Amino acid sequence: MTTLRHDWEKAEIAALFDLPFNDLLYRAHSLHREHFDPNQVQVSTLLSIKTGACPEDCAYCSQSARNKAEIERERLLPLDEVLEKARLAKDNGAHRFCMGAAWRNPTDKNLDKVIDMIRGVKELGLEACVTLGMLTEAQTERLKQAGLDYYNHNLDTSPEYYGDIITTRTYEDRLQTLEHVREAGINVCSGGILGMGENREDRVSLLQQLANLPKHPESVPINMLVQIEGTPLHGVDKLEPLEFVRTIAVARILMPRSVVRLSAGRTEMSDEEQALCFFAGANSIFYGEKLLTTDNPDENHDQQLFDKLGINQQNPVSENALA
Ligand code: SAM
Ligand code: DTB
Ligand code: SF4
Repeated sequence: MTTLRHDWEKAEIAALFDLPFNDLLYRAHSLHREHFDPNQVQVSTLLSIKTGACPEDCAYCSQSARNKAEIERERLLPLDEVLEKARLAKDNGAHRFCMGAAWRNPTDKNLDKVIDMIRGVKELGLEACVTLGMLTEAQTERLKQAGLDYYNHNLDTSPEYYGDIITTRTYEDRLQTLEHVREAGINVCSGGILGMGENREDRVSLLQQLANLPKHPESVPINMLVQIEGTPLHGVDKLEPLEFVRTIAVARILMPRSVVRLSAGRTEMSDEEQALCFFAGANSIFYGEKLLTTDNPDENHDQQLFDKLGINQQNPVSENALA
């Protein structure tokens, strides 16, 4: 029985990153097998329910009003349109429907509308996840009562590098929202983005933050930056693919019972790189042709990849997750 640790030191995590690749993957994969069926991958489908004109200044994001990315702005989508997309996702085999809004935080009026969407998604028999920015305690409680299964709120990067990426809200703000979500009894989905020009110490530090939370997030999305023209991070040096795989492996070792999602950035990854990520301990993906504003691999390609790897589209639930 693996004991879950919340006291990881940076030096210990750095030592895992420094292992020879085969030793690291062997350790990560062995732990992965202890806790999960290695041939099962959870699939979530994403929908942007409110796109663009966001007041935050996240340097990676197409939706920040301060960036110059060409995207189609949209107001909060109507309920029937959202549920139509959720029905389609379900027909395509998704387990979870994740709805994202380009807000700093939701207003109570907007939250009412999102709550109707959550109830509708749940009635279809799908798990519901939303990502709406910062939440108050009272708002988190309302989401819990609506039956929300997961709330996504990423730490994005290390506390040390954070100020280079976002200035309009603090790391502490993010930790606070995560605390509200955890205390309301909603499963936490929290991870970060790699390939933003951070160094390995930052990747160590991000994983340390996630693993040393009072409870490991039930879901840990690891995104590869999708470089978007018109954002400050467009053109930043790309991360070496094997370093991405190493980060997944270390996440698996630090948080052995969490579902680790190979998240954004898959369109630029080869099948071989993705296969290594699954071996290293990733057991969730976003499925469907679009993420929020950018492309995701097409469904046929993903289906073929699953077939080639003998992966079943099953729902491995984190051993920590609340039913
Ligand atoms: N506005 C809300 C917020 O930021 O909390 C929710 C939506 S926001 C788009 C959700 C997450 O998507 C971000 O925290 C970030 O980790 C990820 N993301 C956004 N743009 C990305 C990009 N270009 N590449 C990779 N991940 C990205
Ligand atoms: C997460 O960690 N990644 C997703 C989801 N949570 C909301 C978002 C990825 C966005 C990629 C860029 C885009 O499509 O705009
Ligand atoms: Fe806004 Fe979220 Fe994009 Fe930041 S990541 S600019 S908060 S939509």
